[in-house]
Amino acid sequence: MALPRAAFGLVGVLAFGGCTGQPSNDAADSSGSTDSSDSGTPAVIEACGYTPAADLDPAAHSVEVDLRASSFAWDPGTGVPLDEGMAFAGSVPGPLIEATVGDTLRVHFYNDLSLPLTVHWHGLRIPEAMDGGMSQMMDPVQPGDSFDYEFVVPDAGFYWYHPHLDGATTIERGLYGPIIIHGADEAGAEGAGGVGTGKADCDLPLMLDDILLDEDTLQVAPPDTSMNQLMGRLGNLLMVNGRSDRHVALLPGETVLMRLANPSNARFWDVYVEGQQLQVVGTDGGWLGEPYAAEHVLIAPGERYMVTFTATGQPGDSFRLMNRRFQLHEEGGDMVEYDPMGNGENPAMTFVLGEGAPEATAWVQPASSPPTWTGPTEVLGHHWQLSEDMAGGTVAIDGEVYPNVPVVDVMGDMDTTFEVENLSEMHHPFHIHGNNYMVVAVNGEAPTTPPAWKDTFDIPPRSTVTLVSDLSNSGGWMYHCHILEHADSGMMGVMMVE
Ligand SMILES: [Cu+2]
Repeated sequence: MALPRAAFGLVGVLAFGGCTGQPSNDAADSSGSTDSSDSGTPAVIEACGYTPAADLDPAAHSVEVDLRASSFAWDPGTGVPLDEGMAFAGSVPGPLIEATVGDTLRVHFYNDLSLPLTVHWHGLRIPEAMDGGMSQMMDPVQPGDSFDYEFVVPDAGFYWYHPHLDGATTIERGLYGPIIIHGADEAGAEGAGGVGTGKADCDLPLMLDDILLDEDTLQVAPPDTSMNQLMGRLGNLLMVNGRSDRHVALLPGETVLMRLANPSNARFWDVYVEGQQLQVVGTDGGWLGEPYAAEHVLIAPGERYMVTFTATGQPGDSFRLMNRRFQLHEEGGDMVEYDPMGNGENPAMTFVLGEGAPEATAWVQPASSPPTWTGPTEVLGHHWQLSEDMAGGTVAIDGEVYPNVPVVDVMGDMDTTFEVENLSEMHHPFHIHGNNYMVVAVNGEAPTTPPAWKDTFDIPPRSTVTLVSDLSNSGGWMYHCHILEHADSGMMGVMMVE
């Protein structure tokens, strides 16, 4: 069963200021702290916005950040710190890394945990040696060691970082963080000329996670059973930015840019905001050419969506970000799925309207370069088959389990089609490192949403999804199911782009 969310009274914790564009106290319970525990501070109404990690390099076009992975007993909102919690820089999510397209990002990573780690920069098209994937997985950062990641950030949008080893354990326990990359002409960019492009009254990164806690101890539930490995692990507590009880202040009429990412092990989030009209303005690979209205947004593990809304209501009103149940297994199949959150809808966080007027900011969609393909290309790079063996309790790609999945060899710098066929009765979000792609068909039908760059996309049960990529980034790239139990179980392979 779902765990109760912390009781919360709306006492006058915060003088409503709405968004000022100034750094806020988002994740204030833990940001920047190097304490070894989190005292379970009561929820407060947070200002809307974010505080980026300190940039250690004063030079322009260069961002330098320290990132230390360690044990950290964080409170997911139950009031009980997690003895086996983990965090980057003593914060869940880890510190928000902010840069502008073309900047050089240097991250000094230290591994203070007792297991080998790599850091993967999910969605960023960077050199393979810095990706935390194929080559580094063979030579990971050992306990007590460090590694300097350095790369130029190529694309505006919302990304995230996480370990690429033992993800079902390490990400579940708190090792993930957000990345915002601004376009050069966008609000927030270094040296931006005040164009207003991409500027909302409030820019709000929200990492939508769940965690499975023991109902008695409220500690992380014991290690996965084989059933979890096969079906994916659904949690019994929903968290936004690492807490189940977040309240964020807004003003009536304020335009909010929600940058949504799903770091959950297996849960698909299907979200809406009560009484608010959502507008989807960006996806995994950046801003959309054509934003579109949506009543709710489905976000598979690993995916991101950038979504705006303009708050309607009166001072004192509150409305919640809700999650609708999404079933991972097809109806009527062999597997009966149990979701500890139940079969209905659950609140994940609350917006509270204060008094005052927002900055008069009209949302101006930032420049983008959406892909132009309308269908498959002549070149077929590969046809993948995803499968599950219920009896054997295994998940596979092309009939094999990593590292035995045959390597896919393709030519780089060539528009290439890939087909991903899901033979199983379960959804599998398919993530490819290093190169973005566009979904051009699902079971032969063109998508109804506008062209968009993706790096993670749900492959529905017994369906075939057709992707096109320009393969502009050469290297050895991991691809895998982003249900973390599946990735850890070997639903993963390597694509060599020559
Ligand atoms: Cu999967």
